Amino acid sequence: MEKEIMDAMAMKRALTRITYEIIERNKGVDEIVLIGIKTRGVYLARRIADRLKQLEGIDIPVGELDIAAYRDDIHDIKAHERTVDQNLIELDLEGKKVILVDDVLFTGRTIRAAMDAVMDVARPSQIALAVLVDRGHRELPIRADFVGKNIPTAQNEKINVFVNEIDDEDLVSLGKK
Ligand code: 3GP
Ligand code: 5GP
Ligand code: MG
Repeated sequence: MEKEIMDAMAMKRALTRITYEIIERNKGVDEIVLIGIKTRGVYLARRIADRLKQLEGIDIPVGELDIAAYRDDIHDIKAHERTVDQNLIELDLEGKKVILVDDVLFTGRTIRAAMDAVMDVARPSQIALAVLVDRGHRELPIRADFVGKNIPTAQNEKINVFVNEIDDEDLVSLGKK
């Protein structure tokens, strides 16, 4: 049983609102760099950048991050064995306002890992977090600065996020794991 949570229009509105909030909270968009967390966070980050371009006429750099090597519970990769992501180095994050973008925020472990990955290559002036869905169940003191929709979930539920770019539709639904 899948329950529809957001249709294409709701996703579009949420991303537009997040974009306005980013502009407002930063008093413009100078020095902002978006980093999408693979896989779907990357497409959401690109959409926010597109909207920023439309609204402010500014090109915001968009990077991508695969945090698998930095997760504490998926891979047992030691710090010295990690390879630093080349696209992160090329983004030149020193002193920038980094906004991490992910589709779903759950335990917060991915975001902790993403902050580690960023701090390994540079020292941004700040790091913020934008997510399409916050489903609760945090296991770390992490919260999102920009949230598309808060969806209370049970542990055994799963949020399905589909994006046009790779799933041929825009949809967020709630199902069982
Ligand atoms: P994404 O590309 O939408 O981010 O981890 C592989 C995919 O499975 C990712 O898709 C991730 O978001 C998704 N996923 C769904 N539920 C979970 C979960 O509970 N834990 C993890 N690690 N990934 C999940
Ligand atoms: P975390 O638990 O670290 O917050 O989330 C781990 C990764 O899995 C993140 O990329 C997050 O977006 C994804 N994730 C966690 N729960 C869900 C979920 O219910 N649905 C989807 N689509 N992704 C999830
Ligand atoms: Mg994700």
